[in-house]
Amino acid sequence: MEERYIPARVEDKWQKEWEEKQSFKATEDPGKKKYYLLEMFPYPSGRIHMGHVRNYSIGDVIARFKRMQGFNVLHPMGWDAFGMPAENAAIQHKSHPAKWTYENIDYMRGQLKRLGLSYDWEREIATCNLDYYKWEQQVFLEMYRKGLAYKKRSSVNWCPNCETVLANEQVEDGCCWRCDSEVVQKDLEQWFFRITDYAQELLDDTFKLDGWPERVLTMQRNWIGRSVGCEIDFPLEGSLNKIKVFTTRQDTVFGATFMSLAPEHPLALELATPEQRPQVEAFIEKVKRSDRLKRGSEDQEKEGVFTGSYCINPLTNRRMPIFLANFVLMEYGTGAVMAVPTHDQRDFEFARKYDLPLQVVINPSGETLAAEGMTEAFTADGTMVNSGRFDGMANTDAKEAIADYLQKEGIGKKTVNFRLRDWGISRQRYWGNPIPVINCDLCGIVPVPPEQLPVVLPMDAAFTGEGGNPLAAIPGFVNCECPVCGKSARRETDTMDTFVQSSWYFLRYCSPSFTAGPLDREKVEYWMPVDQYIGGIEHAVLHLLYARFFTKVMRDLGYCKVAEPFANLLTQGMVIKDGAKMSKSKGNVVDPNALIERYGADTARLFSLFAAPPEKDLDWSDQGVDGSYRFLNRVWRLVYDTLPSFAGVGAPQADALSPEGKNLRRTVHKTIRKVTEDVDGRFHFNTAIAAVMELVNGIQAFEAKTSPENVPVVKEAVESVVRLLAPFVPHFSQELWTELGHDNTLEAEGWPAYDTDAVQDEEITVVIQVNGKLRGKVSVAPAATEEEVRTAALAEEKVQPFLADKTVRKVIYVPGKLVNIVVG
Ligand code: ANZ
Ligand code: ZN
Repeated sequence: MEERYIPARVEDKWQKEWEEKQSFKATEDPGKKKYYLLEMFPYPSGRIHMGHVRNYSIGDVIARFKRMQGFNVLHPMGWDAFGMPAENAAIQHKSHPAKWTYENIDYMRGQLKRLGLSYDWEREIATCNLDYYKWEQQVFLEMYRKGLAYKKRSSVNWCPNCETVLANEQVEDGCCWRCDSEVVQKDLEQWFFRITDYAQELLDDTFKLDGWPERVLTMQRNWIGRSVGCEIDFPLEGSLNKIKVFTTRQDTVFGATFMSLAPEHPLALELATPEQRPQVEAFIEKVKRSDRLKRGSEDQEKEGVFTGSYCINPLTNRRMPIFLANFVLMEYGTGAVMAVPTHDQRDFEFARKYDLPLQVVINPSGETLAAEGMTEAFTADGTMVNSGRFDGMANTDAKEAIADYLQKEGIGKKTVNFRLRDWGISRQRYWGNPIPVINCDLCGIVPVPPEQLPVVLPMDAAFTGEGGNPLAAIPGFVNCECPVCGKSARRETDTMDTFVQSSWYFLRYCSPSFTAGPLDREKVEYWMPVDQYIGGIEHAVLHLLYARFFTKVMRDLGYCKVAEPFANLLTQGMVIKDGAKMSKSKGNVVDPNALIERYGADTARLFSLFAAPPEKDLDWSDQGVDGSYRFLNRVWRLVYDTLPSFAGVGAPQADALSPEGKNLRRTVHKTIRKVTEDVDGRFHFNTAIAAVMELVNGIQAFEAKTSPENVPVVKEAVESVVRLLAPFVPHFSQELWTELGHDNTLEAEGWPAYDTDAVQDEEITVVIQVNGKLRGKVSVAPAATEEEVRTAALAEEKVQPFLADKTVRKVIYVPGKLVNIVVG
């Protein structure tokens, strides 16, 4: 054995061995319990960063631990390989996105291998491979046939810098999630996935995902945004037409004193009287230019314009002036709001601004509101007033009663509304999966026929950065024949959002080279669902919701049975340095390569696992890295020093141990118990590692290490350290295990079990009271009987004086804790 720990040598050796032996190849085996572990696959941006190191180290501990426990583990890796940065890089370097992407993948794959991560590399997927994206085209067309994919003209979020459409989820504070440019609105023909058809199921199933963080589930529920309420018709004055509103507060309908429409409402212009028309048109134009996302927010200035027309409140028969208002969104409900200024804050501010009437319909209990004196809307619950037959009811009861009444009278009906919008998947970009349809002037949208699939992304595009989508500039791609009428037609040049690819890659990993379809049902059934998914909290809404949706679609198309893809979710924290998230723009990046170069992969892994629990942010510290490295050196040295005495030594015999030996053995087995509990399902890696460190201290402090009677215990202790460290520092542990004379792998050896006898504390302390007062203590064996404890307590020296000349009337024993002697 080398006296010194040389990480590079050790790591090289085992990485080669694992690669040759295909040690982490996963094969379906119905006789073995499966465990599917997955980390969110990376975008091949060029190099891995510390966030990746952390994410994948966490995953690797679990994968290795589960393998040692005997599970059949699937642990795959791949690349979320389509997307805009590749295109931007191509423009910058005058090269091709494919070249850039595949070079990055090669480099990053090397980096991941260098970390000793236990992936089944045979299952590697790159979503830009034709083998992958062609199946997605097939699924797309099936979705199209079922009406789950459709095209419509709509106002979309447009990033002028990226020259592309963004989904609502990709707009953060009115800016592009990628480049931070201000997002504008644009009208385009767009492809959508009908995720709203799944809104209820997506919501219901969040209540079954008990392996997900509550915070993520809450974010998903809010995003889906289910609201229960009513649609109510308000007749227009002097017309047979009606305005339909959506409200969750039908209890306030008697207080509705005006009407607010979205400026995009189809009746908006029609309702404008000749005198009001110029102002109305100007207002509509103004709102169109403003940011759609800011429009929903609380702090924006509420503005509107009177149309000149009126409608009638169907319950009070009062006239209600009809306004257009900037805070009413056409995409939600019906695009029309019955305004109740007394009980809705936005309506209140609007009414004050435009001097509109107020009518109180709910009083706080025991109080009477006067509309003139109000400084803000009263939005809490209370008692109904000015509401005819509903007066005196609790407003919560009136909600039901009014809904029933409206329904009976044919004025309205109970409805459910979702905030969730359909998923816009069109991107005006080259480097993506082509949407497999043809646009014909005569026939409209025509799906690409099966014999012409897949639509291959052509390689001969020019990347100038100007003029929008490069695909649209390739005549050979665009110009085609309509499969129905044979006339010349145009091929669709929109590509799919990259979130489509990441919505089913975890399914494809189950049968990555299946050639008869997107998924091999049997294999998917064996492996799915993912038992543990790990990734950043930034995907709480976007990716995780889409992936859940797409899995349900695949189920409904008959590709799989599973309804929820991820049984358990772990969201890991960020890597922080000098108080800020590690990022290129902050200039506080630590390059994993440099770290591995200097200390080895095992130290990099150990540090990132030891410095913080997975869910918490990890504060980078050079001393921490150094400390991890020194710890490994100490363990190495410990093995080096003790190894010569171990030859031919067997397992410790419990009844032949010295008291010190017994103590050490207890520490060993307690540590095994603690590490197992900390790692299994709880992922408290930091405390698990700390426990092993303490055990190492205990072994080092053990004086008579090499005296023959103690060697078996010391050997067991040292080997336990090596086995317990295996998931964290796999090369290091396997090397030491081999040096310790074993010719199997640590995985084959299995996870150590603790000895239930060995963890028993030698003695426990029982408190002795006399007539309820503390008088002494006694040490007994944990297994001591009540009789033995009682005898020992009565015989205790310090207790004797309190018993002298007295009669013991009763002895009460609280097992393992207390003896109370009652004397009189
Ligand atoms: C009358 C009312 C009175 C309302 C009251 C609230 C309080 P959630 O819970 O988010 O679903 N609303 C309806 N459609 C809208 C749209 N397109 N743009 C802006 N606001 C809209 O919110 C439902 C409430 O939001 C509805 O109930 C409606 O105002 C408003 F004291 O109707 B309410
Ligand atoms: Zn045609």
